[in-house]
Amino acid sequence: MTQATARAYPNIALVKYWGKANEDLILPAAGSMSMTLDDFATTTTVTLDETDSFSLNGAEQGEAGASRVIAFLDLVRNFARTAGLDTADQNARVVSVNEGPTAAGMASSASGFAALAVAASSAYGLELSIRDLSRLARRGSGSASRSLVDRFAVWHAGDDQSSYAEEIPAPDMAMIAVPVATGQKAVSSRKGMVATATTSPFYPAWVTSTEEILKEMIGACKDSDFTLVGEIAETHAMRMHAVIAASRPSIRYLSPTSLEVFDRIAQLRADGIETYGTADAGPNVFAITRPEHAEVVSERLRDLTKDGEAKVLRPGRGAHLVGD
Ligand code: 2P0
Repeated sequence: MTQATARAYPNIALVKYWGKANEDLILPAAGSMSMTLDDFATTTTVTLDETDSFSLNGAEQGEAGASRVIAFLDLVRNFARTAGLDTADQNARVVSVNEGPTAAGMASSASGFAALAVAASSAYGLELSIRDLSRLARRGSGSASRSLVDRFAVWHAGDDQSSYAEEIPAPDMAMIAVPVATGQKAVSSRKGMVATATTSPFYPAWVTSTEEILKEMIGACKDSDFTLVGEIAETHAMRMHAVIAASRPSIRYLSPTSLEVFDRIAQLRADGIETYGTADAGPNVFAITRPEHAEVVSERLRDLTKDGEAKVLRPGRGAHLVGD
């Protein structure tokens, strides 16, 4: 096959990834855990071609915009070479469409590299397991390793072989996206992680406490203890924003409106509607609740959103070839 199309969804971490042990191989300093979403998909087609090129949301990307995608294709070609495939010397055209906002904390790099890993490996003729696809996607963007997995994923810290994501059982839940801004963020995750690791005095404690809280989270998921899952998720998100804020110069991703959303979530809890919050490297917040409360939580958070829409999201499918 010389052309393949794949579809992948973003994931939202309940135990966050923030910091690398190895920059080249994108090995995380600690493990993490996430829910794969069922909306905001990326659909990517890879076609073997005369030259490498990348189109995103209908716009042809120049050298800078295409560099990470082309570096990823080089990686896939290396694997094809090792596997003795004669596709290894061919270039490729990558056409990608995001249904969610790009680079605004909606995890588009996760769905983007997960879809690219599946489509490119197939177009180049590689037959990879989900585990190896997760390892490959990791090389594009760390969090992409988790978007290979259905529903709920743990991404293991480790070496190149052992750092992949796999599915874990978890209590059924819904997430409500609360977009408060969709502009490009001020500091990319990649740069923000380096700044945190090199200048935040709390970083060592962040890494060790993340490993501990991940074990607790996996136990809570196994016990289907929604309350503990929610409490851990909100605490861990706040710890991430705290360790980031302690960088020098300070970095802040949350906006005043984000904090209002967290206050509203606390009010929902006080009203007996069990809800927790999380936010990534941007101002948008995700509320976590039991499925039966999803609509009322969406209703109660809607007025704080940018466009008056707080979408209900459910656990979704891992990255897959279209047609599978
Ligand atoms: C996460 N984030 O666990 C955390 C929480 C953002 C905040 O994973 O450098 O785009 O490509 O590995 O995967 C964003 O980081 O960074 C991220 P790279 P990535 O979802």
